[in-house]
Amino acid sequence: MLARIGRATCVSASQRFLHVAVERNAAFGQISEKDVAFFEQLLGAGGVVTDPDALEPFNRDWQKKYVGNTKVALRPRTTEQVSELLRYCYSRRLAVVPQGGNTGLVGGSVPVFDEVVVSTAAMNRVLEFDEVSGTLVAQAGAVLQSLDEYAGQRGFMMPLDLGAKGSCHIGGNVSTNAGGLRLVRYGSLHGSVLGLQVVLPQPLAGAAGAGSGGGGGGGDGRVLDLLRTLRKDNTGYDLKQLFIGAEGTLGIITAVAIQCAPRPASVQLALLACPSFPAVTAALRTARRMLGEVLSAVEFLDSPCSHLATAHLEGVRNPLLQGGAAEGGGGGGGGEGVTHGSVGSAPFYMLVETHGSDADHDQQKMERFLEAVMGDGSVVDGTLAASEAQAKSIWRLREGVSEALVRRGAVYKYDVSLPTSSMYELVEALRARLAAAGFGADAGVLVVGYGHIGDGNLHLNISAPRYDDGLLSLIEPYVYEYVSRHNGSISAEHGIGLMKAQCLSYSKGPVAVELMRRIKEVVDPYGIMNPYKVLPPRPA
Ligand code: FAD
Ligand code: 2HG
Ligand code: ZN
Repeated sequence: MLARIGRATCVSASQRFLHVAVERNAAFGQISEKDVAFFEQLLGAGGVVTDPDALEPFNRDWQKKYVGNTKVALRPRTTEQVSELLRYCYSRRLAVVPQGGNTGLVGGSVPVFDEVVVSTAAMNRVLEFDEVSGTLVAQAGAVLQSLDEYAGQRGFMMPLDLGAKGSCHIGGNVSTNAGGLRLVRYGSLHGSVLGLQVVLPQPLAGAAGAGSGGGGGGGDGRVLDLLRTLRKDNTGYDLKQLFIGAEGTLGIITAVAIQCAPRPASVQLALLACPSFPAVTAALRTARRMLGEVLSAVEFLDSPCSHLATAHLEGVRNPLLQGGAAEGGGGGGGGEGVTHGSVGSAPFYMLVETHGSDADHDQQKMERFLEAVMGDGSVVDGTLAASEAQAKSIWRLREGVSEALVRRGAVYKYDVSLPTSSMYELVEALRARLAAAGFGADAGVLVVGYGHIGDGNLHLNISAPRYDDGLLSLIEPYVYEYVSRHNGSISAEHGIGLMKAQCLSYSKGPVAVELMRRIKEVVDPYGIMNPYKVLPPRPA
């Protein structure tokens, strides 16, 4: 049985164009009525979904690009239930896909064939919060935004924030090692996650019944209990790091301990218009130098992105384009048949935000920064949010780009790390390449760039009226080869999932890939955890 995954493709060195064609692992069991009866007895009828209509949202991803065919989705409420159901799946060799908020963008969160979906949606409790240290412990299915609200009521904030915060789960964030909008200030989850509880697919022989003694796990040796809230713990291998970004291929995270940050008393946000990409990077340098310790986000979007967000999302506007000024050719030529405006229209926009504790001090710093960047020409127009509502509206312009692209039609997404100063050259090169082959703006194809410029993370998106294999063959492996040649990464923050599993070698050498495979084999010898994802199949 072959699954041809929609339009996701990837190209090997020897073949110019190879679709992600995955073969179902025949060693995996198939769901029977007896299995369903076991799950119902374990979780209760409400914890087991088998109705085909009700299964639909578990089977397709946020982009509606990857569609699986699961026959059963499970909604456990406790770690013990997860442990029991994994014990059963392991004994029956039923493949499993852990699923959080299902907002992942690389096809990792949905089944490829008939894998059992284990959703964390019913595991959403806060377990502990320390108001002195700001450490939070929550079940894996807690929604990021509700955790941020919970922390906010106690004077803290979650150390990560992203456009999908209303749906994504903390377990999903950790499993993808999500980056988001404020990594530039609060760092990566590899730093802020303090502890994890993970259910492994197989018990570790010899560990069964071991006491928890500060993280042993106990039970049948299947629960890896690393759920501690210590800032410092230098005792051997830091095993939790292995599960941060493992995308569900090693086990199911059931609880997360995370370091929250103090909620800032003062937040300043500026939306800036820049005349060129070098001007964007110049303004970034100035922001780093002049805003230093209070800088909390530096984002950019090109003008087609701004246009897409304002055109496709209700209530979203670009305050620098008051008075009906239309947007120009977008970072140098990707416009959507819109005329160049006169007032405020610019090829690039930046969001620069500060988090601090003294509004007068922060405002003064921001004003001096604005004077500097307007004085040296790196910024030609700008606005400061005067209220929380205005700040939200500006953020919506940036955070809405992803949703606007999906609304416009087909979209090919690439999430790369590249040297910051030349990162937009990839957008321009691809735009020129596609236009030369007849896939230009007049054919409805837009090549746009935006992202976390403060972290060297570009989101390159190609929007088209429909998915087209010819178009795709011009994009891949071109983008991956370009990124590899420039010592970048083919995934800055979205992960590998199904989309890039066969492309891992563009960013990881053979020794690294082999070590990853061996770790996977030790932890999950039957390979039941999120199969077909992250790791390329072993060469025959
Ligand atoms: P899912 O999509 O459900 O799962 C993601 C992966 O983790 C899958 O491989 C899944 O199997 C695995 N997984 C989920 N839960 C568990 C668990 N408990 N144990 C083990 N494995 C698990 N990402 C960023 O990094 N930065 C952004 O700024 C950003 N913005 C986004 C904006 C939008 C509008 C959208 C739709 C997505 C965005 N993303 C971003 C991508 C996405 O990675 C994040 O939204 C989020 O981290 C995914 O969390 P989730 O709960 O939806 O996980
Ligand atoms: C963002 O930064 C997300 O908005 C999504 O990571 C990026 O959709 C994308 O390409
Ligand atoms: Zn992003």
